[in-house]
Amino acid sequence: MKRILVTGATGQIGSELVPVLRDKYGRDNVVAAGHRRKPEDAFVDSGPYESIETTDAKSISALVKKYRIDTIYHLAALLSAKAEEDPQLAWNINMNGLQTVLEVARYHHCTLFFPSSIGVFGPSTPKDNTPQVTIQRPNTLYGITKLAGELLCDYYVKKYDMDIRGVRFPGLISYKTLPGGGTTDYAVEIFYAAVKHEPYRCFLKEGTRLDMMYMPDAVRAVVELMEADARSLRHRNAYNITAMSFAPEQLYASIKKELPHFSMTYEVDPIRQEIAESWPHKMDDSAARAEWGWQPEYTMESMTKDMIEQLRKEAPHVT
Ligand code: AKB
Repeated sequence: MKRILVTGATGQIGSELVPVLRDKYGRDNVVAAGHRRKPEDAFVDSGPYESIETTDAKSISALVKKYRIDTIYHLAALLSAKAEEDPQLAWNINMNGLQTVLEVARYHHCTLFFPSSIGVFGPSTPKDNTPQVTIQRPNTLYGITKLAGELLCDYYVKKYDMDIRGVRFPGLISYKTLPGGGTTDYAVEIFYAAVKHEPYRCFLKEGTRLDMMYMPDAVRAVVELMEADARSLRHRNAYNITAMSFAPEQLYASIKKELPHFSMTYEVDPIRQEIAESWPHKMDDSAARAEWGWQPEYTMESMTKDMIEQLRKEAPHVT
């Protein structure tokens, strides 16, 4: 049985990945680690939780030893818009944090998962059917750290013969934990407004088309990639994966079909708009499909229905 450590466990991905890993590998075999001293009760009740600093090699190494960890999911990172607010902090968490975890993984012979992002592409990247291997000249600090992260992971695979795998996530839509400081966050916020019967002011312009994915697909992608036969993986760090591609007005129309009174206007945030305009409209994820069988389940329509249903269940008093 695997013995797993998840960093950034209280974040948007971690809070949904940890329960799935605990179901699959056993609650005591999955250690959730975050920077919060006191996480949600659900975390502590469902298995081990530890508070860490991702740049502190000694304490992460001690945790790996204490729990006899053999696989690390390194999710801790600052997202794109937050990284533009504090580039120095973003470099420290995203880059120095990754290098620390890579060194710990190397020393203890751990397998590693590293989430990359559509942020690794830039204005000169082809926007439609963005190939797996293409021009990567990101102009955001987030993109630079994710791209350097992909390359560093590939380097550790080649130099130290490690097993490291990753995907380039698109915008992730989920109802359990809010994303913090991303450019694609509008696609989550909009649902919270809609179920509360509040109007929504979108911070991206009409026509800003981006890749997106519903969290159940994203979590399944991580699990399937980590379970895949290593011999079939050529692109390791990191695979383009996508499920849907839409602009704000298309998501609005999809929500309006379910909630006809919902209304949306635009109040564009120039920083996040510029970031979004540097990213692809739609990635080609055929390498992931061919090499480890990636297949999304949710479309924009089925995701919209499920998001609304789940948010109503989570907070019935607001609907
Ligand atoms: C962000 O918007 O920063 C993230 C991402 C696409 O990596 N959701």
